[in-house]
Amino acid sequence: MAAIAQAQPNIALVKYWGKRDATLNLPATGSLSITLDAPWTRTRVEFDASLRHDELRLNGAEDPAALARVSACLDLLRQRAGTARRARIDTRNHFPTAAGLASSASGFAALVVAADAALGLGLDRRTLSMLARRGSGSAARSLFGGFVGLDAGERDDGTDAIAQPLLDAAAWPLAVVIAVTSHRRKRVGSGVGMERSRRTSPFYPAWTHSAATDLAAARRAVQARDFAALAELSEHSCLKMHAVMQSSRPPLLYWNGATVDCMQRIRALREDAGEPVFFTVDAGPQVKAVCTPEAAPRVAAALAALPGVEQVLSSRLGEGARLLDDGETP
Ligand code: 2P0
Repeated sequence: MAAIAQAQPNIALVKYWGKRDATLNLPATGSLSITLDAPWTRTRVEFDASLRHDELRLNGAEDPAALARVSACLDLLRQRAGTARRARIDTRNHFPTAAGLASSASGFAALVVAADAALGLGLDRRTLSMLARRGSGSAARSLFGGFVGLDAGERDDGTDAIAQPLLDAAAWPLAVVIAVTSHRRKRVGSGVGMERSRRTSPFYPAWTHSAATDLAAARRAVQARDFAALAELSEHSCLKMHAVMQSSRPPLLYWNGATVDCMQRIRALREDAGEPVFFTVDAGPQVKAVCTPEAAPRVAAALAALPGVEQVLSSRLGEGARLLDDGETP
């Protein structure tokens, strides 16, 4: 009763920020993302009748802080399998954890794929995506590769809050250059931050009301492979989300000085040098530059040259979460 799965993070171009139901973890806004091909999370799940509790190791060390969320997500799969068996979970992140690189997205996507196989459930991708969403909203999107849409839905049971693949990675091969400006764990996690924004930001109603229009326009830009339109929409959605974050009380200011310098540099590369590149920033200080593969080395060099940029990672678009062979250990 063991299996290993791999998933990669995804980067939202139209952002998810806010929940319409915290228990089922239903998003208040739809989102659109690209799944990366690196960095990756690999997770081995083994159900074992001799265990009294779930055991979680993250990068080789026990992680009691994350255990409750992981156990709650596994409970959903255990219910379907009609078992109470506890699991040993060994997960490895090949990138900085909890620094705004969406490790929870790849983490929960890999977890549900491995647990599904270990329990012999054989659930379909949509169901796995829904189960991953219960663990972490953005994880629903990492079940699929390339360009992915996640609707907010309207139904109370969340059956219409489903992620769908929009376009394969190979159909529009883009690259993502990630400028890491801090390796520190963020002080306020996404779930807590979203709830704070919902309760206190005067911009929150405008944010949720405008999300469906942004999502529809971004879907059209993806279908048309219209880079300029996607660039404009993505930067707009990103800055609008950060306006909501920054106008929350107390404020959520995820940026540092280097974050702003990277955004300015990326704008200059596009507007002055004509490079096909745009930025997006999540609930952390890292900056993701989305560009053509041809422009990626120049974008990476420009960002690496900025003071305060500690590391630059490059990725192409990749596939959704998948099972690995036994030989490919985590
Ligand atoms: C996103 N973020 O769309 C947005 C943009 C962060 C900023 O999804 O509470 O870890 O687990 O559902 O998925 C990060 O939030 O939040 C996120 P939960 P999650 O990528």
